Amino acid sequence: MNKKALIFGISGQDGSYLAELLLEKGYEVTGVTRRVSVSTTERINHILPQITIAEGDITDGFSVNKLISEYEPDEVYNLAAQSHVGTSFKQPSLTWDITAGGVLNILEAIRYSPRKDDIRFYQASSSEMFGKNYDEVENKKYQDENTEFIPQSPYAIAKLAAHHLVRNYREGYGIHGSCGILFNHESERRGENFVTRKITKWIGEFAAWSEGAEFGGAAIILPEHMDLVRIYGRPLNKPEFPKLRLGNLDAKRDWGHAEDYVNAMWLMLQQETPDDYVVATGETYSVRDFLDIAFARVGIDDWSNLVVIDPKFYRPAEVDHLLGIPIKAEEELGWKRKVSFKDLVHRMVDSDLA
Ligand code: NAP
Ligand code: G4F
Repeated sequence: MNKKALIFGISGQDGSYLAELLLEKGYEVTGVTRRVSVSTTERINHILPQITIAEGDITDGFSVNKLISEYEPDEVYNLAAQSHVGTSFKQPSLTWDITAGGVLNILEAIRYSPRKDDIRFYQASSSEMFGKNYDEVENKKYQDENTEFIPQSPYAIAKLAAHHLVRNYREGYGIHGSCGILFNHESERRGENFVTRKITKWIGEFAAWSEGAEFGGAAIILPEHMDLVRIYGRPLNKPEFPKLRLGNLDAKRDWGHAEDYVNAMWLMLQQETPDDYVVATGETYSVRDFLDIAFARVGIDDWSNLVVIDPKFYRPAEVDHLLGIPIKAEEELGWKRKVSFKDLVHRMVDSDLA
């Protein structure tokens, strides 16, 4: 009989890749989506005929209970969250209810399920939980499973509460729950308000607007306060384009491709013993580095006059440096990332150009 998977957060970036992976492996996949006024299935429309969509919201314990008893999953993946760190400073209470409280609802549903011992649970923990902390060897700053958590945002604090809840239910009630401490992972399907996609989407739109113009010196840069780009040769009726507005360009992240990371989620649930794993590339780059590679892909070597620093995008507390060491995942799960940082950026730019 085919294994059954229940995915909370199937409409998100990771949910869509995970659903594809599980279908390839022959699973019966049910995905939970919440009722909203517009469709949120854009990332999964292409697989809709092969999956079941169920309505639910992880903040509603009754609906979570019902889903777990009705669909009788072998594996439950919780990818649902208010996942934007910046937004968590603006909507901390909502973030807490979804990102921490929602996980408690799922754990309780599993704990009281008659099938408790047959269910394996994956929780999407985050490298944001490390916050401003890192270990250091020979001037290399890094994080791994032994690094202490000092979270820096309501999002990260909610994720850390959920992380400890999973450990607590694992130790206290014997639930087969594993947490993937995943470092940043992006893709062509990344939400448009995360920095990587915001950059590549802007480049795609800018390239379409300026089609036919020569880059590399051809852009006339207006004074900073005008925040517009003007290009020689553009028709006078549409001569300007808004600059790309960003916050902190010095933050460093360990960026991988989501396609590689969903494989690690699945591998965790294939282990006899549940555990927590760091999933990362072992390399770190700044937002500035991302900009360099992304703009170079369209032939622009100097992007400094196309980007405006807007304090609106600074966070009250920042995470400056993330670099994960995935040795445990590589050795125990046999996981290995395939997509390099440069290929990730190129794939995202190419997709937005297309
Ligand atoms: P995402 O694209 O923002 O997707 C989040 C998903 O959660 C969406 O499907 C969203 O549904 C759903 N959701 C939000 N609130 C919900 C609620 N109350 N009830 C049910 N579903 C709800 O995030 P992602 O990048 O795929 O990340 C997946 C998970 O991994 C998240 O938990 C995130 O915090 C965590 N994570 C991500 C990264 C990363 O770099 N991507 C790294 C570490 C951890 P709607 O479509 O209705 O909004
Ligand atoms: O793309 P970001 O918003 O991702 P962030 O904050 O690292 O969080 C992502 O990764 C986490 C894993 O570490 C996940 F848990 C979380 O769910 C999410 O997927 O910001 C990356 C960096 C930050 O330092 C931010 O301050 O980019 C900086 N940044 C600079 N300008 C910006 C912008 N971030 C955003 N979103 N928008 C900007 O304009």
